[in-house]
Amino acid sequence: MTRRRTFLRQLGASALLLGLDPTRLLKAGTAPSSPAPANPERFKEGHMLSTWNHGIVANEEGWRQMQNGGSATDAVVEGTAVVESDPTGTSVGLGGSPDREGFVTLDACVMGPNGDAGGVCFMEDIEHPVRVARKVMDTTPHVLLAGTGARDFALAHGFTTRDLLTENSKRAWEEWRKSAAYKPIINVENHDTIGMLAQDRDGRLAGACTTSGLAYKLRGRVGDSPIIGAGLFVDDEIGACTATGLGEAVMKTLGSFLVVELIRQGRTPQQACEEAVDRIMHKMPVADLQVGYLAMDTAGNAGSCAIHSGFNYARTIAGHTELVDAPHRN
Ligand code: SD4
Repeated sequence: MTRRRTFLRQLGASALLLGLDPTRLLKAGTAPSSPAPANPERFKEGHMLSTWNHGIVANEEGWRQMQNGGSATDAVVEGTAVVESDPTGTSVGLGGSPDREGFVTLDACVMGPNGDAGGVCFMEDIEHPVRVARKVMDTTPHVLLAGTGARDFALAHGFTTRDLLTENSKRAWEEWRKSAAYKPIINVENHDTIGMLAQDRDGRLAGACTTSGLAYKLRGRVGDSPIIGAGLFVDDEIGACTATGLGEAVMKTLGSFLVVELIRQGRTPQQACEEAVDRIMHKMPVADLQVGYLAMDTAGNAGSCAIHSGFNYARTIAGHTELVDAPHRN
C-alpha cells in the first residue's frame, strides 16, 4: 500500500505540474481500479491456499512457519518443500514421474512481495527446486535458471544431489514404455503440481509453484509452473494466482498474470479465475485438457475454477484447514 500511496502522490504532483486533472490520469493508468477492502480480522494471523489435497500438508507447514514468525515467502517455500520430499507424489519432486527417456526433471518458481521472483526449470537431481528458486530470487539478479546451470547453481549453494527416480516411478515408466503412448489423463496422471499462495500477518503476499511436469514428457519440455505469469503470479497490492494442469494451455494464455490483472480491473478472484478458464475454452478444444486456477486477493477473498470437475484445494485460515472442491466450467 505504501508504494501505491507513493505512486499516487507522484502521479498527482506530476499531473498538477502539467496542468492536468490527476483523477482522470489515474483512470487511464495502471494503478488498481478497485482497491480491495480492508483485511477481515480472521485473516490477520495468515491465510493460505494450496492446490490439490497435498495442499493440506503444505499449508500445515506454512502455518507452522508463520506461527514461528516466518513470512508469506517462508510459508510457501517451506510448505511446498514438504510435498517435494514425499516419494509417493508422482507429480512433484522426489518420486516425480520421469520424462520419456527416464529422467526426472523439475520446474519451480517463487514470487514474493515487491515483485521479487526466482525460478529453476529442467533441473535434475535436486530434491528441492523451490528452495533453489528462492536462492535465485534472493541472491542473483536473474529470474530463471535452467538445466545444468540451475543444478550447478544449486550445488554451489550447498544443495546436494539425490536420485529422484524412485522404484515405483521407475516401474511405472517401464510399464509405460511398453506402449509409449502419450495421452494426458485428466486429474490422474498429470494434474497435481503444487501451487501455494499465502498472505502473512503483515499483509504481504507470496506464492510458489513446484512440479515434475507432465509424466513422460519430451526431454527438455518445460511447462508453465516455473514461468512467472504463467504458473504463478503475485502482485501484493492486488492478489496472487497459481495454475495447475496442462501447462501449454496456461502458457499460451499467460493464465496467472491474466487472473491477477482481472482482479486489478475489479473482478473478484472467483470471477477472474472463471474468466481465465473461459479464455482457454474459447481458444482450444478442452475435452482432454484440464487446467485449474487458484487465486486470492489482498482482502483474503479466494477464488478457483477448473475446466473439468476434480480440481480441489486446501484453504487455511487461522490455523484451520479445509479441502474445497473448485467449481468447473465444462
Ligand atoms: C506442467 N502444470 O508442467 C504442470 C503440470 C501439472 O501436475 O500441473 N502437473 O504443465
